[in-house]
Amino acid sequence: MPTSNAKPFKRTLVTTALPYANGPLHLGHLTGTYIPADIFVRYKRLRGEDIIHIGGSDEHGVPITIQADKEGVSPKDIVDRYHALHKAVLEKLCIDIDNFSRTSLPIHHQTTQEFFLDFERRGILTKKLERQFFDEAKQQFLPDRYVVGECPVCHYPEANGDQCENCGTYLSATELINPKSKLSGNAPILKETLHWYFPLGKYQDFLEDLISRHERDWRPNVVNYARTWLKQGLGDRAITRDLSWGVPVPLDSDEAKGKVIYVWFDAVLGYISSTKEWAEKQGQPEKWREYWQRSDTRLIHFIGKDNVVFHAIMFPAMLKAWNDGNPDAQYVIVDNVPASEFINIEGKKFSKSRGYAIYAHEFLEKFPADALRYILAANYPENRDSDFSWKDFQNRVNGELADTLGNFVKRAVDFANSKFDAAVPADCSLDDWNSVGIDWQKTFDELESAFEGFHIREAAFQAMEVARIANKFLTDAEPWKTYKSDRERSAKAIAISLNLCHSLAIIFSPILPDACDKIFKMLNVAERNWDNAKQPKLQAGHRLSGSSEALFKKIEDKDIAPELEKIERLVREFAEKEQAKAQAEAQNKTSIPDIKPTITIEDFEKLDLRVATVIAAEKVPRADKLLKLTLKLGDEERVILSGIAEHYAPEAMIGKNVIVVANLAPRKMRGIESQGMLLAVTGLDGKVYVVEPLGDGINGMPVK
Ligand code: B3M
Ligand code: ZN
Repeated sequence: MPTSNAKPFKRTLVTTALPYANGPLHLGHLTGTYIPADIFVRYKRLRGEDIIHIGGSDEHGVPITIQADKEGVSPKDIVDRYHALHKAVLEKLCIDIDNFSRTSLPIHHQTTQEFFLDFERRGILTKKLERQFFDEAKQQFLPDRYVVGECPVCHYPEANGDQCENCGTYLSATELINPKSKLSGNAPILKETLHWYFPLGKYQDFLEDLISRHERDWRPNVVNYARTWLKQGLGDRAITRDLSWGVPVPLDSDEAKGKVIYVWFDAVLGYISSTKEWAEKQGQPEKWREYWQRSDTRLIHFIGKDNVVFHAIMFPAMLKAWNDGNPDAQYVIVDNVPASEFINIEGKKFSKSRGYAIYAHEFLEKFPADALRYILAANYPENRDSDFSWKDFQNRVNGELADTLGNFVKRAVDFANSKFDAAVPADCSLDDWNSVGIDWQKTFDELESAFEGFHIREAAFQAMEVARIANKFLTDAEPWKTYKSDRERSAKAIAISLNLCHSLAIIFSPILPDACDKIFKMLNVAERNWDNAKQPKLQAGHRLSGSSEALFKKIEDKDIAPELEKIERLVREFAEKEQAKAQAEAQNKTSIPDIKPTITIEDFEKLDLRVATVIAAEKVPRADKLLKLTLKLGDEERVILSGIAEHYAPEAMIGKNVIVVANLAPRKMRGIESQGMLLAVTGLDGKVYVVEPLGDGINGMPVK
C-alpha cells in the first residue's frame, strides 16, 4: 500500500481512539489502536520526524452512565477509576503517548461547546421533534444503549440501541425487535422530544471526494465501509441526548434544559482538546494549532473497525463544517485511518458482556510488556480478524524472543565481556557486514515500507528475520572455538555480532522498547537513529557497559496453565448457556404456546386489520431475513418490511392478498420506514406462513 506522499507533510499528528472509561482495557483496545500507533510513532521518532501521539479516555455517554447505574455509584466515580487504570496500563505497556486526556475536563467541554455554538449560530444545525423511547416507570428517556432488543439484522437477542455487539451493525433504538428498557426491563413507550441535528447529508460530496482521493492509500476495509454509508445516503444525525451526564448543550433556552451533546460528537473533538491540554502542559498554549491548523500536518487516526464511520465520515464532516465558516482557523482533514480488524481469543469472538476477554492490567501483572507488544504486533489483524492463543504466545516468546533474539544478544555480549575485555574487539567493514547473509538493501526497503504503511505484522516478521539470520551467523561462526585457534577470526565474528545487536536494537525498538533499551545499555550506545541500523557503527575499541542481562524469560507451561483453565471454563460456561438457550428455543418451536391473558372487545377493536395486496417485493440489502413489500391498501400504497425473506422469494409474494396491522406506529429498520405489520404464523416446523385471506373485492377492507 503506498504511503501518502502527495503532500509534503512537515509533521504528523497520530490519534488513538479514546476508550470508554467504563471498564478495563482489553487486548482488543491494545491491538486495534495503541500497539500499532505506538510502533508507528516510535519508528517515526527514530527517523527524526516531528510526530505526536494524542489520546485520552472517553468519559461521557450511556456506556458510562449504565456502568454507574449498575454499580450504584456516580458516573464520576466510574470515569475516575477507569481513567486512572487506563493511564497506568499504558505506562506499563510503554506506550509513548504525548497526552492522555479526559473528555470530562473543562478544556474539552469548552472545545465541544465551541463547535456546537459555531454550528448553531451559522444555522447549520436543525431542531426536530421526534418520538423516542421513554421508560414510563423510571420517567426517563432511553437514549442509545438504554434500550436492548433483538437485532433486526442478525437476530442477536441482546443488541444495544446504538449497535449490535454481535454483527457490529449501527442501529437506532427504534429498529430493535421487542425493545426493552435497561432501567426497568419494561417495554418502552414512544414520546416526543426535541433534539439538534447535524446535516451529514450536506457533506456527501465532500466525503465522496475524500474517500475517492484515498481509495488507494486507505485500507480496503475502511474505503468499503465508508462507501457503504455513502451509498445509503447520509441523513441528519441527532447530536444531542436527554441525559444528565455529558457536555451540556450550551444554550440558555428552556428547550436545551436537561440535554447534553451526543457522546460521539464530543469524543472525536477530544483529539483536539487533548492536543490543547498537551500544548498547555508544554507552556505553549497555542502550539496545538501547529498540529491541527496547518495544512502541512498529516493527521492519522488509529481505530478499530467498529469506529470507521465516525473517523472517515462524521469527524471529517464536522471539521469541514467548521472550516466552511472559519477561514482563519482551518482544521486539517484526516490523511489516513488505519482501522484494524478484531482479535479473537483462542478462536472465539471476544465478548465483554460474557466476560470472554483478556484484560491488559491482569496480563501485565504476569508477563512483561514487550512480550505482549510482540505477540500483538505479530498477530496484528490488518486485513482480517486474527487470533490470540496462549500456546502461540508461549511458543513465540520462547522460540522467537528468548531463543532467537535474546539468545543471540546474550551470547555475543557475554563473549565480548568475558573474552575481549568488554570492548568491540575488531573493526567491522562493509564487506564484513555484507558477509552475514542479509540483503540489507532489501531488508530495509521491506522494513521501512512495513512500518510506514502500518503493516505491523510484516514489520515484526521482518525484524525477527534479521534476528534469525544473526543468530545463525553467530552459531555458524563459532567464535568460542576459533578463539583458541584463530583469535582474529573470533574477534571479527564478535565485532560483526555486536554490530548486529546494535542494528537489532534499532530495528526492534518500536516494537520492543524495553528489551532494546537493555541492548543499548549493554552496548553502551546512547544515540537512537534509524539510519544507524543500516551499517556497522561500532568499531574496534568501542567500550561496552560490561554487564549483561537476559532479555526475555521463557514462559513455562505452569505460567499459562491457569490462563488456559480460565478460558476453558468460560468457553464451557458459554457453551452450556447456548445449549440451554437452544433447547428452550427448540421447545418453543415445537410446542403450541399458552393462550395470552384475556382482553376486552375494546382492546381488540383498537387493532385495524386490513386486507392488502402485494404489488412489489424485494430483498433488503444486508438483511438476510427482511423483505421489503410494497402493498396496495385501498387507495394508498404502503411499504412494509417483513421478516419472511428466508421463507418466501420476493417474486412469490407478488399478487398475494395479505392481512396487515394498518394502524401500527411506523418503525424504521435498515433506514427504511415500515408502515405496518404483516400477519403470519410460525408453524411447528419452524417455517413461516403468511396469512392469506381468500376472496375477491376484499382489498382495503377491515378484518374482524
Ligand atoms: N469510545 C468507542 C470505543 O471505545 C469510543 C471511541 C471514541 S474515539 C473518538 O470503541
Ligand atoms: Zn446484529
